[in-house]
Amino acid sequence: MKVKLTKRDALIVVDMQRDFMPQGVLPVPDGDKIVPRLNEYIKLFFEIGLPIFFTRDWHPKDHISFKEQGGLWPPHCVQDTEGAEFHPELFIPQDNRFIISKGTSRDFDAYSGFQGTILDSLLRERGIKRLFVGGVATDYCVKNTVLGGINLGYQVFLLMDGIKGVDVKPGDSEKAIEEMLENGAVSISIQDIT
Ligand code: VGL
Ligand code: ZN
Repeated sequence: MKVKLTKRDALIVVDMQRDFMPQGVLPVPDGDKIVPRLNEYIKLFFEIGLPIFFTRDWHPKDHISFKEQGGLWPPHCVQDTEGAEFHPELFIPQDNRFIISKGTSRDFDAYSGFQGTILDSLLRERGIKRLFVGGVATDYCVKNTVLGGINLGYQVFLLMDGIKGVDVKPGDSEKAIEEMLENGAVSISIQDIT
């Protein structure tokens, strides 16, 4: 499917942080392999003046999602630690881009970039109607951000060549992709953008 970018479009890059990369504490296999492709998308959007939103998991050190607190995960993406930094090769433009921190308070977790953030209002303010979503993890934060965007009324394009999943259970990412598509997400790759 071919898509022509318009001024109502925005790019959302989900959680491309060190802790989610293969060397990190909560690794997404091959999570780093999508950096070059994401950089292509970022440059494409940046060069035509479209806004780019980088979400990040940004937890306090005693966050509810951590095992010591009874949660599912090892401590990860703790605020102001190296693990919470973006992948060093991810291209983050100097302007017209926004960092969206989520999961920032101890007692709430957020798999969606919309949960407890100002992402929706920033998009609305700019008249954005269509979202192009890539990043990690397909089966957690990408899925929830895509479904969150659809529920808020955006048309959402899933960047098939710019996502990677964790697959805690084998097949989780495939299932997540099916669920996003069933709910109205449209799958595209870089060659579909004209
Ligand atoms: C994520 C597990 C815990 C994600 C965040 O970004 O997909 N996964 N926190
Ligand atoms: Zn987290």
